[in-house]
Amino acid sequence: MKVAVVGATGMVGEVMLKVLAERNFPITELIPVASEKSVGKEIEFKGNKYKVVGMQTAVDMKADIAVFSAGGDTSKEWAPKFAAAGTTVIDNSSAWRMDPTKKLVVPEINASILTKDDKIIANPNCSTIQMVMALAPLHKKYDIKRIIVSTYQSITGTGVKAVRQLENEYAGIQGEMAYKYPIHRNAIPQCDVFEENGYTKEEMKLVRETQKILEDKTIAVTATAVRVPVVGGHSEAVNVEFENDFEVSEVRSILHNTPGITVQDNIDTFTYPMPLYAEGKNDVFVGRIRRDESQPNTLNMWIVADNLRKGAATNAVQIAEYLVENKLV
Ligand code: 2RA
Repeated sequence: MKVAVVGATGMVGEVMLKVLAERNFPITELIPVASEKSVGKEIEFKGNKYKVVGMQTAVDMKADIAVFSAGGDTSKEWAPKFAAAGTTVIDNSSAWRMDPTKKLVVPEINASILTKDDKIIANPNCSTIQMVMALAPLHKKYDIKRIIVSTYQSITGTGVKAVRQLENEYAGIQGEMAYKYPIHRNAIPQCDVFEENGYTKEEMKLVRETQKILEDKTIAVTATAVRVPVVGGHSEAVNVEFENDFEVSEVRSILHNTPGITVQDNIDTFTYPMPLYAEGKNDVFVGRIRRDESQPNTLNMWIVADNLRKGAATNAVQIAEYLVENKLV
């Protein structure tokens, strides 16, 4: 497979390359792509050196698959050009996610909707992926009525500038700000910009993308997305009301038997998911599984995942794996 990694020099792009190598994705030719300022830079992949190329050069090289993590504007402009050249694009930005003609895919949940005709495929938002990974099997069994989610999101979701801001603040240095406020010793209840309804884009992604992936607009979702000074991954406190009742032991067993999910749930041994543990791993970790005693048919869970891996790069690579395995590229 000839594979282009668009945004190869960015935070997610670097993880994308790592995951492609770790999973031994069948690459015959790698095309690292970035903005003009990075053209000519060398990157290393599986012991070989590759020169970064610009967008048009990459289009002309007619890759089989292009995995994008280069922001919405770049995706909007260039994904159609790659697709027109015959390349299948897997895009990690929000540009195509809510486009009714584009598929929004978490392979363990809905890869089967993919066909050869899908030339631009959307990777969901990191906080959506980890939540639906845990909720999809439970929705199938108990039929979700309503989800209330609060997220505690890693600064790596914002990018290198945010990581630098935290490092500077920790060292007592006044540097460039990724956020309106200090993030060290703080929690900022704003991820991305506010929409008309007073919710942030990040919160509305959790609402809209969850309904699209689970193919059920009747599922009520409300979210609060918070940025915290953490680097290993996103954490989410999820309260989910079902149409039908459940046994907590059965919920634990369903999750335990779901590919891509690791249940870490034993309060006697203080076992529960944490970003410190999830960092660098591809699974979604679920714990603190307990009945919400304040209302019937309702469950509380704590969900943690490395937002750069299953939240972005790994999910995209798994989509690519599905395409290859099912001869859709
Ligand atoms: C964030 N999910 O965490 C968004 C974009 N990666 O900021």
